[in-house]
Amino acid sequence: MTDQIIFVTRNRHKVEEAAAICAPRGITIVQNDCGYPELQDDDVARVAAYGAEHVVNRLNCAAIVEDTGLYIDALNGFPGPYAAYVYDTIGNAGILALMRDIRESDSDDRRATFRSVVGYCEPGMAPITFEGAVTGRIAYEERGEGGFGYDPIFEIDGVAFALMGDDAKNKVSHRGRSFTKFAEWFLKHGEA
Ligand code: ITT
Repeated sequence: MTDQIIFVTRNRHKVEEAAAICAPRGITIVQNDCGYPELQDDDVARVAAYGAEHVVNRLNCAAIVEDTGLYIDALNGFPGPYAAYVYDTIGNAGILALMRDIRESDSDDRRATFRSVVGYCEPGMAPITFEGAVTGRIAYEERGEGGFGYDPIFEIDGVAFALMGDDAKNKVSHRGRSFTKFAEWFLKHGEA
């Protein structure tokens, strides 16, 4: 069986990671880069739900969006849902500069969590969300050429996402988890 779903995103890395989760389950991801307004909200789940509803009204067919937030403990959760804006403005170097004096000592000072929420919607239906999260640490320097965005500074057990390759990253990542939940639900939904 092959099912198809439209993924509205301008980020091709997200599409590649989502496809690696969905393709083995018989789900084809089709990228649409028409964009959507991003709600300014503290909760990425509300951003994803709002975005999914918006694109379905526009495209008049089932579609998904995915929103990611990065929550750094020592910065009281900054940049959170504003991760894209912060990446585009101060970038990884700016985050490392903000964290310069924060050392791992007796506490989990450099701890950070990625949250990914997939928002699914279809005509006549309220949006549904699927969430995945992973907690790691902000490294002291950028490492690795792979991945995208914050991958060179986000590490798990001392290994940056940018050094892992897509398969290893997907096994532990926020997006790997949110898309696995989505794919399992979507297959059952298709049978109903
Ligand atoms: P769309 O909104 O078009 O899907 P985007 O890249 O703007 O693409 P987000 O708003 O969800 O997506 O992303 C927030 C920021 O976090 C953005 O700068 C991304 O590059 C970054 N980001 C998202 N997922 C990431 C991941 O798995 N690893 C590292 N950085 C990530």
